[in-house]
Amino acid sequence: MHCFVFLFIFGCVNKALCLQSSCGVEQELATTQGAAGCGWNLKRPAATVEHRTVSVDPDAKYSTLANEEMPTVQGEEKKLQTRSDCLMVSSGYGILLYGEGPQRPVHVDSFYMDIQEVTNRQFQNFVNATGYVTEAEKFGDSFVFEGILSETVKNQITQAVAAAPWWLPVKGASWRHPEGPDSNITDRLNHPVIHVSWMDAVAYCSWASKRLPTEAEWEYACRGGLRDRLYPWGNKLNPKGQHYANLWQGDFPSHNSGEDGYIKTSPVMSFPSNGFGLYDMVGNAWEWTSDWWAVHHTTDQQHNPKGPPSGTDKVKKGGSYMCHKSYCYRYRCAARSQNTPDSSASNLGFRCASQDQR
Ligand SMILES: [Ca+2]
Ligand SMILES: [Ca+2]
Repeated sequence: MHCFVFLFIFGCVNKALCLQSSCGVEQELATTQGAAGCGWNLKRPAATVEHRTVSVDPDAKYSTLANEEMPTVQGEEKKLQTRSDCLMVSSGYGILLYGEGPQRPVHVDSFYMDIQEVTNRQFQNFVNATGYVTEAEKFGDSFVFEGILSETVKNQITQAVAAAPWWLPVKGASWRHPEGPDSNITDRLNHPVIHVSWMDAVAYCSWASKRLPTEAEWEYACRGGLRDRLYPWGNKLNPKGQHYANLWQGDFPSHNSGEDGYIKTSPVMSFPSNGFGLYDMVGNAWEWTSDWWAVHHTTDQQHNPKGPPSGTDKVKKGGSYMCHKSYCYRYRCAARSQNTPDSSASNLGFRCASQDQR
């Protein structure tokens, strides 16, 4: 069973761009400012990169405890049985700068996809079973959006990202302490785990006998069986006034009205699922994919593409609760951004995929 998935688009965006009333302005903003808003420049200082290597103790990984602690929710995945007639076409808010084009046919074999982002509870089970230490914990800090920090923590910080001053490196910030040492996840166990690097995500998925999805798989999953649509649910951001994803309402970065109910992450599955039964494919937390980042693509049809063989950054998809159309129009299935594999931030998580049911 096969499917041809058309990824991204730029060369034929003119008609699609008209789907949005003011998209010309949006595109300009997104191309000139969106990178910083999406965390593009969140790179760790070179001096600390030496801590990059991480591993999971094999004995711990396969221990009885590890197996017993596997939460049942990890079994919640959907088989995405691809069909030869499911030609998918990006509805095309293509941004050339980020390699959203050209549109191209891609064959993807059937695969299983987690229906939700990996939660704090799931990640906690993994850590309890393996003793795993995340890269943010090894580095001793992680990037946090200024707007969700306490005054106490903010007052202790003297540096920021020049192009995106709302991103602050917070000592002690990690998946356990999302806004720094004075925060915890006690009441957020069903929220997506954040402050996890690409290596952390790979370690978790490996422990769960899964893997990260490729970018092609992720985009196919995001579309939920629809063709020519911007979002997993269609082309309108808020059909009938309803919110379909945890995004940013208000003025970025100064005011988040929380109109959708959340100003930070939300419990997974708080918004409607897409046609494949997958939740939060856009919004809530950004999601790592297995692909290295590139902006130039062949238009030749590819089978199960895995991205470039090497690179410096990994592709992330879906946008986050921080995405606003004026600055980070990345909550579209075709949209993409990137970070170095050791990056971590308060809006970046992941979900796993697998070839066989787990
Ligand atoms: Ca929100
Ligand atoms: Ca997401």
